[in-house]
Amino acid sequence: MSDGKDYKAENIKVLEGLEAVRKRPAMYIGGTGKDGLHHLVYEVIDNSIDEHMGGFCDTIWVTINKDGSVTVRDIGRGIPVGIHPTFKKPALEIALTKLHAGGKFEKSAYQISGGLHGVGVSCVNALSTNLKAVVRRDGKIHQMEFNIGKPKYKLKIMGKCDKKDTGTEITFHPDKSIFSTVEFDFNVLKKRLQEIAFLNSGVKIILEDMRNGKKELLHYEGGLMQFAEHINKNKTALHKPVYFKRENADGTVVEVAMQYNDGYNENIFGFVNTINTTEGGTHISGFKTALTRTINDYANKKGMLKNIKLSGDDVREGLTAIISLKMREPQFEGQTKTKLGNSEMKGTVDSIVSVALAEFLEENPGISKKIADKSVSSAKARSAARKARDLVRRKTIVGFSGLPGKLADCSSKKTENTEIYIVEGDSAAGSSKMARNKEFQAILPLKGKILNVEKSNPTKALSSDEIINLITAIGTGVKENFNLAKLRYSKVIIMTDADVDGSHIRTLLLTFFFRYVPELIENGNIYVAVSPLYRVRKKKDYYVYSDAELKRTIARLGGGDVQRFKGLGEMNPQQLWDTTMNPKTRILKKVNIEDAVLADETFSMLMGDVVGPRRRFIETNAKIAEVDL
Ligand code: 0RA
Repeated sequence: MSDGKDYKAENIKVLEGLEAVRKRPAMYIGGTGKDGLHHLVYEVIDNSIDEHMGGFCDTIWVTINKDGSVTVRDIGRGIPVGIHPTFKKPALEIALTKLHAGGKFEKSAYQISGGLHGVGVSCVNALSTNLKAVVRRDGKIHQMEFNIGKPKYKLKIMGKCDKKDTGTEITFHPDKSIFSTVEFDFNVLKKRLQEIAFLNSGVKIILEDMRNGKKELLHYEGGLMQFAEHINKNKTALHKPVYFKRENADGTVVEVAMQYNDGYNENIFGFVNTINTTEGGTHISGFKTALTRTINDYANKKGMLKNIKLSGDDVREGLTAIISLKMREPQFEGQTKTKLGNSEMKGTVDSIVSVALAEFLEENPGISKKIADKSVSSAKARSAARKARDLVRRKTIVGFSGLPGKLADCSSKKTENTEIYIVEGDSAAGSSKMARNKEFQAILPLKGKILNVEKSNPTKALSSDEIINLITAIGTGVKENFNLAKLRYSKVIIMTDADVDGSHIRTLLLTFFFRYVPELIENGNIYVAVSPLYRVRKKKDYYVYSDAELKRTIARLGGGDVQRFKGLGEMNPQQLWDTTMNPKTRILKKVNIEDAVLADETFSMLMGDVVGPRRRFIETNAKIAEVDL
């Protein structure tokens, strides 16, 4: 009798658990938009990856089906199907309905993967109108189906299979009444699955989209080393990647791949239990400390440092590094919960990296020499740049305010609500000075194209007049001297002509912002003004922003005398105000970095030395850019 009671009580608990997930989905999967939707797939695949890490599974299939559902199939051991002693139900049913069960019954092996929220497949089940699990185990094919987490029928046996044929297949239809979109994006899945494949060397992930036949095999025997090479693929790498993997006494595993390129940027990507820690954290601090100390020690021992010390920036110039940490009970902090908070990890990573890197450097003198040379030359360039900057600062013509003479500043001195328009060309600058609201809008004219900072070292970049004007007007300083508190305007708005030159200038400016003041992009201060291409006059004025819109507008109005704006300079101040500068009517695009790896890759590719990928990118994206407002 008492068993019967427990059974009932457990049932109620399960239903309440799943109900909580449906009431507050964001608490469990981060949101109900596109990210949350794709997160469902990551929750399911995490279990398959655990099977891979245990050595039970080498291939995982992820399929976007024609009907919009997703199937994740692995050839691991298969979710257990036996009757669970406490719950008196098949373990499979418990794994899929009980919150946090996640299929892990014994806590002995700590769960290393587990998505950002690590909530398990039961959440996916609760948020799906249909979920079907097929398990091959013990020579039988088992199946169960659910509707918003509730079993549709008891576990059934569908047939026999070979005893060696084991694995789990989960197909789910996300609930339209929960998610703002239920359309899976091949590229979003590919990006995360590729990351997973790099972080779990050897695993084969086959991603297939049955809606259009796209198919991709993600498989990297080289793991993190290949990840570093992938990030450097549009750059000139200086050596084969540095690689090491160590485990300490408490079971923490630190795995690192590093490869320097001949550029000036640092790219350090951290992962904790395969979660991308975009906000950094203690593991990254520990890595940086160890890197600076170890390279200094090495270069010193080889007699390469005469009266100089390598700074952190010196040893990280041109560095691409991936730090993958596997640990128990990580604590994630920060706005997006992607910053590792465990304070002990700074010391742990520091000591592991110090020992392992020093050993690697001793054993690979060819690579070590290249790294030490790069760091020393970067230290020399940095000191030369400082001297040049001081000189330039004294030479630059600035007004009595210490601001660039070309800047038409606004009268408000508050940062909030003030804006600076970076404007291409003198005639546009003239119009915009007349058009603006002087109270809160400042204008900085640019003389044609600014320097391509992707191809110039910091010394050269920071001695260019246009760049000095830009930095002085914005107020924050750059790179290691950046200080957000000194920002002089809350919106920095790029306003260029809607033509090829304008796009080029915009890309040059974005490259500068991304490389020298990325914090401004992360903080949401950088904008691009969108100006119209045409005016259509039919009784009143209509402004249109693309050729497609022009066609539609003329059709709708039944004609009209069309004016094409070849540049911002062709608009009179009133038109410029109405279309591009009036906060009530203008269109501003906010610049953000959704994906740092991809952004870095794209800037290197667009602005760097290698030509082939750039041509392909322009060919495939020209059409998108044209219509994408
Ligand atoms: C618990 C125990 C065992 C396997 C699994 C869970 C498991 C879960 C998932 C979810 C997707 N694919 C999966 N594959 C395996 C091992 C049980 C045993 O000892 O055989």
